[in-house]
Amino acid sequence: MSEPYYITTAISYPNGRPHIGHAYEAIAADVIARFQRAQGRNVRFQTGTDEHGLKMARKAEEQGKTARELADEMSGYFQEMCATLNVSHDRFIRTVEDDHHTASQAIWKAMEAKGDLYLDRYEGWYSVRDEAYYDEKELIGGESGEKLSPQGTPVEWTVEESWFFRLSKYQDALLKLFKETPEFLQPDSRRNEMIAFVEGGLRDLSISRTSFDWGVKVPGSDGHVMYVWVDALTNYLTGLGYPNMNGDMAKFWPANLHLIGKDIVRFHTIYWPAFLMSADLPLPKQVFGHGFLLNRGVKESKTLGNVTDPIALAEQFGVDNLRYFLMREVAFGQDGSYSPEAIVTRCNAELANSFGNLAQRTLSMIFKNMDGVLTADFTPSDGDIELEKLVHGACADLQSKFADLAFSDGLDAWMKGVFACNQYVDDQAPWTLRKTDPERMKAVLLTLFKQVRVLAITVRPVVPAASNTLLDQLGIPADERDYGNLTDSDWFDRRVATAAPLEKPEGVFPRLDMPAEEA
Ligand code: ME8
Repeated sequence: MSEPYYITTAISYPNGRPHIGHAYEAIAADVIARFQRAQGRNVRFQTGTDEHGLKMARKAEEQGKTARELADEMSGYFQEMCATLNVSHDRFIRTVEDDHHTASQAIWKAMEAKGDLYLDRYEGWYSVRDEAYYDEKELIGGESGEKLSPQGTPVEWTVEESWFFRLSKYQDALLKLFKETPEFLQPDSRRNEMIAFVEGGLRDLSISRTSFDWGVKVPGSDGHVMYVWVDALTNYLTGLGYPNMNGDMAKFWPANLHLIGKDIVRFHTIYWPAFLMSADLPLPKQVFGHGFLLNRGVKESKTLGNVTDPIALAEQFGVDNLRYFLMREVAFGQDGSYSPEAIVTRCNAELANSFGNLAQRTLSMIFKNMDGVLTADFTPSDGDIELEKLVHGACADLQSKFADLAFSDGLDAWMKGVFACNQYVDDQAPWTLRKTDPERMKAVLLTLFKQVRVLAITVRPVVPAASNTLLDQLGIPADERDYGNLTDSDWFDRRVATAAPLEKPEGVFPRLDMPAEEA
């Protein structure tokens, strides 16, 4: 039985179409899911849309629609984005679904049974854009003196009857969590901020609203709907069948990783663990707050008119190129910037000209000079064995970096393997050996063939479609493409025994054209 691994993304607000930040998070989570599967883990991967709350209700009203109509329409675009980007989730959850209402009401009742909920009057600041309550002392001043949330969004004074959660009760437990279990919140840089927030004193949290009804009904309390973050966070349990504690809950909870952006760390590392402790449920093993993706260094916004449609980007440059670029260009955890030029430059240099070219040269030389026929009757030289070691080492480095979510460093290590192979091609000059020493040419080409397989399998979580096409061309069976297969010493003999010659290869990483200068 393989070890379970449960990974989730944040669920997105479908109050508009997906933007590049949503694509970034979905791709990163997918790379992790595929990486874990390649290591033989039994992966459960969930993503979805967060459809309740005032932000959705107001946006729908603005557009003359019901909230449900807006949610149905927009959630479809998020699902389409996942399909386009080759995201391999097991469930796309929508918080309007029945089982999610059941799960949210169940966790509510568990917190109530613990004595952690009470009815009172809420008076304070609320940001609809962040769907967040803020203390007066957290607010900042806007350009014309108006009050803004620390994220720079407008806040409104809110007074209503509300259910409260005894967050203050969990202050010490949370501090203990941050201090004793540093891996709970990564990267490290995000932890100090949360420690300071808790040390500043936690106030009880308003967790229901009465001024609108677009949400999950509070059990036994007419007129109250849950604060959207209570139901949103519960999605991670819904997908596993909570409140049924058998089945997937038993198998996959606690989650191994909640992957989220840095702006929602407070909800995931203060509110969420407190809710879980209250409901007597184990805490997720890790919350990772990734950085923000900026468009040429600038945050995208409708006002600036610089919002990029990730589906259009994938269509323009190719899904695998976009996936590779995002994982390679940005140090995971930090903010990063993208531009069409940067995508083209990175992908051409590393995929088209380096790895793609290596694979294409190798396969077409075997096709032309050996009729595509693979043989096992050659003795590798010391140099061949050295190359093989170096490539395996580079690929092991990728695996250990990816295990720490250091994707860019992992791909950097992988590129060292690619470069070593290209250097070897140039040094060995098989095109010359063809005339001078055809036996040695065979050894060189078959050594390269083996390295291309290792490199393709290793990078498969990042560029799954291209990697699979390439492995098809190599004639590697679909069920022999995981990391465990890299240590299988018989694969080559089995491949030779199939006697299937290579077909004329087609490049899998075409060169991209630099986009025309924009006026
Ligand atoms: O926060 N770059 O939804 P959301 C990278 N519904 N990531 C970005 C980004 C950017 N420019 N902009 C946003 C919500 N994100 C809640 C989550 S989870 C129980 C509820 C990330 O649609 C953001 O940090 O505003 C979050 O992780 C995800 O996209 C969805 O953001």
